[in-house]
Amino acid sequence: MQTRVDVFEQIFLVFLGLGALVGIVVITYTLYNAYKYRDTGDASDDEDLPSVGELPTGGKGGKKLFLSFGLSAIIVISLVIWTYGMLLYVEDPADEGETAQEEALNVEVVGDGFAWSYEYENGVEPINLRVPAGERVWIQVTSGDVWHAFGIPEQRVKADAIPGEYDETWFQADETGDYEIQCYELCGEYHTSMVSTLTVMEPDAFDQWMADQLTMSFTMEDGNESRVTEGYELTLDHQETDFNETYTADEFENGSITIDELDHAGPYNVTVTPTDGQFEPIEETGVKSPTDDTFTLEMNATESNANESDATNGGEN
Ligand SMILES: [Cu+2]
Repeated sequence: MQTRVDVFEQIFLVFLGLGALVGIVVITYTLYNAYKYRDTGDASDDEDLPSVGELPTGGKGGKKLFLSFGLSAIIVISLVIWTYGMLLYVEDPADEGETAQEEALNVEVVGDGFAWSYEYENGVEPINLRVPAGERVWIQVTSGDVWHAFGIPEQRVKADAIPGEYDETWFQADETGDYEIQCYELCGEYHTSMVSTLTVMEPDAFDQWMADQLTMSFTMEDGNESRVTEGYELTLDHQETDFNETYTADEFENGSITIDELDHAGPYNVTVTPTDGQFEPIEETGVKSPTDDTFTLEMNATESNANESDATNGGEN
């Protein structure tokens, strides 16, 4: 499977090679004739030399002319057809049966406020663009404010970022490492600092990183920052899909739980419900992974009054 870099490298090398070959032939033939017909001083005065404006005679019926035009035409037409075929592949590299977009890792790229932001299909929003090596990445580029252009020069990627429109393209990076991302459309005062980084990771490291992005941890504490181990349950409700899961206090370990079974980064509504009426319920909306939240469970009003009177009574006794 070819990458964009491979394709453009091949086109460059073929054009360079053929251009050099044509140059060598033309210059050599010119020098050869200049030498062959040089003035040796022994042309006699009465020789019938052609004068300016006179058509030369003695050519073999235009054979040389025909040959050179024919060869040039064949070279140029084959180049056009071959390059066009290569660019069709760049335009749509799909293997049979699937579209290129379906088989690739999809990322939405937004240029806004002189910065680039990214979102994978699972809702994960990395600070820098991270992709696994050797996998095709399909990007859909748009803008939140003015015209920008998203470019990764080393991956031969460039796409316009225009508000209300999506420009789609793809790339595949085979070597791990960091690559510079820049804006290629003069967009305003901070255009030159509108840079970002593409990090190409080993596929295993990428999977691990992605799993970490889809992990949420919650810890339950009371007002004295001690862990609370019972009397509540926690519900995660995804705002856009039908994911809705409840975790009981038994599933927590010492008042803490790490949830790593998520397919989507959120946003979630997080609800902590008291199971024995001892605590005030907690509700948070728009929580996204990765997160590590600590909730403070407040005694509810009646319970805390009762506790206080217990304490008072205890004191008196
Ligand atoms: Cu710009």
